Formats: sequence, structure tokens, C-alpha cells
Amino acid sequence: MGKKRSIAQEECDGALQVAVAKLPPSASLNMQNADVYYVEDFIEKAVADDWYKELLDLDTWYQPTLKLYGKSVIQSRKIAAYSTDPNFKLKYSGQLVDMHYEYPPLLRDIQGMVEKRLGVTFNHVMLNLYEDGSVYIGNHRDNMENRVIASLSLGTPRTFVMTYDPLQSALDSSESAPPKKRRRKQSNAKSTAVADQNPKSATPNNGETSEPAKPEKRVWTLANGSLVVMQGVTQRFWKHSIPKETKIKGGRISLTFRQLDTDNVDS
Ligand SMILES: O=C(O)CCC(=O)C(=O)O
Repeated sequence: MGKKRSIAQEECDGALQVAVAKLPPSASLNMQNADVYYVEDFIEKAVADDWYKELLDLDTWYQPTLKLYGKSVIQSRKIAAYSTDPNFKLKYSGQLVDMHYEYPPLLRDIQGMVEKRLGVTFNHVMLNLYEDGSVYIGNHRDNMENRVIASLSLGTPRTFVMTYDPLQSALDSSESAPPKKRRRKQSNAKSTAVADQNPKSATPNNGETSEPAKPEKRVWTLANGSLVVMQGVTQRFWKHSIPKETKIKGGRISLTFRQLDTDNVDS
């Protein structure tokens, strides 16, 4: 087993702040206790369409069976997983992921392009296939050992929801000041943030009424060809999801590039 460093140690030596350097400050979503970026036009739509079609033909897609409350459930999303290390293993919901070592040429090129543009390297990519709007991913947080996650969207736009839901341990170790005030529109994502768009997802209660505080949410549409980067302490404080949107008939593929700790096999 490899030694685990605390999040505080990682923050101190700056190891978590790896993708920021090459992203424009305007891409930052300025969320409290998070380091999240959104670039709507990371790649051209025509290119994204071509890549979507080619990746759809991969012969490595499969629908994992997950264990939920002791029952076997087939996940609605198909996935395909690749790693840069032939010995690399990963568990997802307790099940070993069907990991492939040799990247197909297109995937290798895409990862190389993302790495160059962000100034970071990745050792793993998980592709998620949402065949239509009935396919979704529930509210979850990624493995805390993920230092940086970059997610490229291809195909039909889907809604992305981030919900403030800090782990107690994160709150205990956080010496952070009161939440940052949300700044007005610095990127396209902010202009569609739910607080502006959807009255149901209210901002936190200011303590002046008797209503319970609602969790803070950020909601925006992941465009065809867009990139989301989540890094640093984000996973400790926020969950994320792609909800069902049954009216959507088109498909989407996300490519989630990660820097996983090779000593840690749980996703
Ligand atoms: O498809 C996406 O953009 C999100 C995927 C995701 O949440 C994950 O792989 O953890």
C-alpha cells in the first residue's frame, strides 16, 4: 500500500493545483471550497461530432453490474476504460473495472491534446455513454485521491449539477473563511447557473427565516465540445450529477481523464 498524504499536505505543496496554470481565469466558476473550471468551446463542434461518431464504435463499451444494497443492478450508462499502465486496477462500486491498456489512436491523441492544453498528464480515462436522456449519473463525489479530473463532452448537451455537500471531515479540517460570494458572470457556465435560472434551487438561507437552508447548487449545460475541470478540494465539498432528461433523444459521450493514485483501487 502506498502512503497516503493528507489533503492539507497536498494543498501545502501545491500538488493539487495542477490544471489552473494553463486555463484562462475567466474559466473559473468561483465556487466556495472548490476549484472548478468550464470552457464551453474547448474543441470545435464539428470535431466533437466526428470524435463522438468514432468513439461510439469502440468495441470496449460495456454496461457494468453494480452491487446496490446487496442487489446486482445493471448500470444504465455504458462505460469504456483505459489506463496508461498495464497493471493499473480500478474498482467502481465494488466491482473491478474492465480496464484496457492500449489506447485506440484517437483516444491517445485526444488525451495528448487535453494534457498539452492543461499542462498536466493523466493515467486513466473513463468514457461514459449516455445513449439518450434516460441515461444518467446520480449525485456522487469522485474518489478523494483524484487530484484533477478533466471531462470532455461530445454530442448532445446535457445538464450538469453540482451540489454543495461537504464531508464532515472536510469541514473539520477546513479553516476556510465564510463562503465566497458568487461573482457575476465570468464564464458562460455562470450565466446559466441555477441560482439565476431556476428559482427552485435557491441560494443558502441567510438565517433570517425559519426555512431550512437549501444546499447550494450550480447547474449548467455541458455543451458539445466543452471541458469541465474539477480539482483540489472540490470532491470533499461538492457532489455532481447528470440528471435524467427524458425528452432528450440524442446521445452524449463524456471522456473523464483522471490522475488516479495507482495504489488506490477504489474509484
Ligand atoms: O458524464 C459526465 O460528464 C460526468 C461523469 C461523472 O460524473 C463521473 O465519471 O464521475
